[in-house]
Amino acid sequence: MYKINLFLLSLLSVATLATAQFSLPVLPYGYDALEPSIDKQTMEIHYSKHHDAYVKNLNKEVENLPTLGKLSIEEICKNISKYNTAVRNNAGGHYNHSFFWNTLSPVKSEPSPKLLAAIVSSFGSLDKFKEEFNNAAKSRFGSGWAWLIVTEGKLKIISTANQDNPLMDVVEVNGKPILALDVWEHAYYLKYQNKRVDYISAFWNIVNWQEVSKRFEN
Ligand code: MN3
Repeated sequence: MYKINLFLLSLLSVATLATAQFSLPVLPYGYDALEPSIDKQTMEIHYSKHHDAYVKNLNKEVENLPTLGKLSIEEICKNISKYNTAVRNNAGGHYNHSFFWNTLSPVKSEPSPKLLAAIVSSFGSLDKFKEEFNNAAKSRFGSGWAWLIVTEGKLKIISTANQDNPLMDVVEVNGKPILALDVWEHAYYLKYQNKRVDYISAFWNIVNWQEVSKRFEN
């Protein structure tokens, strides 16, 4: 009986995988790992409710438009002007959050010498860079993201509204993202309330510079 149930269960998961093209990636650390910079409850809701909803809603769009399911999330973003608003919001939401979780880490790290040199040459110093990035994150009105991207071989700071990202063919400046900060209220409100600035400064304690450097060098 137990064996048969296991067999049925595995058939069921194969069937689910076949229809659900996109899935919630594994969070690379525990919900409480980024405390006190980001609190456990915020992480849990952000990942298991918000990100999960983007994935589920994107999969609903795949049901309506099966060709979407044959593309990678990056390919969809790069051609986002071809799709409806639901695809734009949910593909963006899925890509951005998957990217964001890997941008963070409880383990302290530093930018690689190569990345640091590029930051110094583009912004003057690491502190100057952080200041400019903070301004982009602070001044994004309403919901959106701040990004560090590589565009035409250079580092650039941009911000996007809603769940748009630098891969999308609808944003002003396209490029390869290497660092991102979610400045939607759902990312910080439980702990920081209206103090977005405090959340932005705490972000620097948990940046996974090792991952950001790897993205830059690839
Ligand atoms: Mn978010």
